[in-house]
Amino acid sequence: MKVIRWLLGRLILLGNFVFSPRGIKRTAEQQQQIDEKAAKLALYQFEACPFCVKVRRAMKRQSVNIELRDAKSNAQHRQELETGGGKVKVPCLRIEDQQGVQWLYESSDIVTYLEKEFA
Ligand SMILES: N[C@@H](CCC(=O)N[C@@H](CS)C(=O)NCC(=O)O)C(=O)O
Repeated sequence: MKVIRWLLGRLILLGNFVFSPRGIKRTAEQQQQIDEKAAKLALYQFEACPFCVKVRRAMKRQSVNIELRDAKSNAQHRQELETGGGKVKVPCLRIEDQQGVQWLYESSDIVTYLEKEFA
């Protein structure tokens, strides 16, 4: 079972690599603004999780550079996710703003958030 899951993960990563989406092009100033905004975000994820791949593809389409935090093999990131978000489920987007810190779960909700904020 573990081997099948591992193989499926590699297939997903390969498909993602081969059919990688194109990012939107911005001027250097526009991209800098986006990068500054994105610096307040962090994506807790597993590399080969299909839902995480879906979010990373949305980031690529929007040309948004969000710090990726591995919640599978990095014990500190896993702990942060569990303590801050309440559960170890990925993907989860950590959003820091004037109101404080929000933890957004569910890949579809994260993609909608990215499209709203960065499209
Ligand atoms: N409906 C969720 C599914 C996320 C999901 O099932 N993630 C898996 C990894 S692929 C996970 O975190 N599993 C750990 C758990 O559920 O405890 C989404 O679209 O984000």
